[in-house]
Amino acid sequence: MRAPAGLHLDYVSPAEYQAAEWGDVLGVATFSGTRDRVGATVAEIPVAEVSTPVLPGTGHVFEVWRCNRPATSGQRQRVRFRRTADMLFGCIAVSEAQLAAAAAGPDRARCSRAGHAAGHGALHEATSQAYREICAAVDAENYPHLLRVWNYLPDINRDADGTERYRQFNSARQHALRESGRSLAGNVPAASALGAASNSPLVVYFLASRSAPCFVENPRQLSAYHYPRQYGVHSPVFSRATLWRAPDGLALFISGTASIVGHRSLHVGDTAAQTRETLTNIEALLAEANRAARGAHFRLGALALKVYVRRPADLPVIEAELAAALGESARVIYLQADICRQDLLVEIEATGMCPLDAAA
Ligand code: 3EB
Repeated sequence: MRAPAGLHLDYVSPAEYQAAEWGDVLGVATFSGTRDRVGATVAEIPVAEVSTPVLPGTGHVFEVWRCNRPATSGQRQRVRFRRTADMLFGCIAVSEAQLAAAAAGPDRARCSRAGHAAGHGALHEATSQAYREICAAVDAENYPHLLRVWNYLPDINRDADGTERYRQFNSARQHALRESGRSLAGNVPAASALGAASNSPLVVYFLASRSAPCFVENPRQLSAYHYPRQYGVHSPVFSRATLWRAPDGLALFISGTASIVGHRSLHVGDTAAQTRETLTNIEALLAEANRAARGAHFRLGALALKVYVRRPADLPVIEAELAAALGESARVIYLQADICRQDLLVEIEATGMCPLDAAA
């Protein structure tokens, strides 16, 4: 982003990434539906490799987080990270197949106690391990505030052991956050949770900070951590958005947002109407954020958007709605991904930066 916010987000092709030779990269997430690794990053940069196809076609997208200041890299257990004095980007991948193999091997007793014996599936165990290691890493490095978390789960809507896998994920996420002493409502990070290719690992990447952010809810929606039990025994733990004062700017992280009003999915089967409702939800969050940070002027057309499309054939309809709402200069990428409710056809996450002098 061009605003001097100290934190930058760019969506670029691998070729653009290589040509740019940025010296201040904090972390990268790569998106691709193919198995071939996109490589081409410096070894010390943490890279979250997500298996979700880019639309249209089969290209690769790099989501690049830059910080405009010195950074150093490290690793704790499986969490790879890179940090400045103020913030940390981290990522972890946990393979369910490897957990299953470990459970069958000499470590069997330990793994059974941790997961399978309690009637939980491999995704529950993978999620527990990922969140335990993430919380331990940010606490040990002293960046205790999770600002923003991205979760990519293979086969998110599939039933396993009698429970939808997204619900297993929610149970394990909630449990691990509680065990680490964190809040389960209110003071919780913004997030996205999407499907990924079968047999790919659970991939989680995140931003964390030394200073506390401000959490923003959407007056049109029930907070996700208060969803009724019909959506799962354990509610999803995320805020609708977080607002964080970066060293020289204000950053707004808008969670994955869909056509939900109250707690219900609206416009079932109507992709265009779901897209419009989603944009109305994002506008409501922008208004809340601009009110919470006096002097801030976040606006839809200046956000970077990541749009998740369940059915690739819906892409033209969604693109047309976004073009009408955003104009041409918008920075948007489209990915094919399953969304956590079967009746949702589109979900949009967004990131905005605003210079600090404008946000007195
Ligand atoms: C929703 O509003 C749509 O479980 O972390 C959006 C963003 C959604 C994050 C999560 C789920 C999550 O409930 C789904």
